[in-house]
Amino acid sequence: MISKKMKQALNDQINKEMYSAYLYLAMSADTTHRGLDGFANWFMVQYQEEMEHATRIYDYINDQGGKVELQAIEQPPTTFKDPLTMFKQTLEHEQFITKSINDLVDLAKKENDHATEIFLQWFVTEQIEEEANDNEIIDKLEIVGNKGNGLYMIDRELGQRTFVSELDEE
Ligand code: OFO
Repeated sequence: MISKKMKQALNDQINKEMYSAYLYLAMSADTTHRGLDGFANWFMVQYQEEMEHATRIYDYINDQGGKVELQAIEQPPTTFKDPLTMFKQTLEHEQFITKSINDLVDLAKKENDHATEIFLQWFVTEQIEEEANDNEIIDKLEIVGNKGNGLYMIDRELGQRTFVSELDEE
């Protein structure tokens, strides 16, 4: 059993995760169009992960007897500047999501909602990983100057990323 306020906040978080998915799908489309297939793959995997984050919250609201109420998803940008700028935008967006998760934890604590607080711990840990991944790629892109052979090497590396569903394993 979760409060009405908590249910609303979790429903809002579903929307934020869906927007994250949409944003990374848009980045995947943009990098595909530029012939950067490795970057496109990385963003496509990120899109799949975000969909799974939304599903995780969807399942939790249902498990707690709440009603999932889906909201309109904002349109993401359709064009982006260059790979380095895209990863800076990605990091900035993930920092926003981290803050949103932290706010949810604060609300759960305030409401003495232990179940939701425990549920959210997975997301707290996940956000550390998300920001670390983005920082690592930003550092590499800055080292190679965001162009030429270096960019090609990073594109190949990002092409190796694969999606592994964690929900299937749980
Ligand atoms: Fe769902 O972690 Fe990114 O947004």
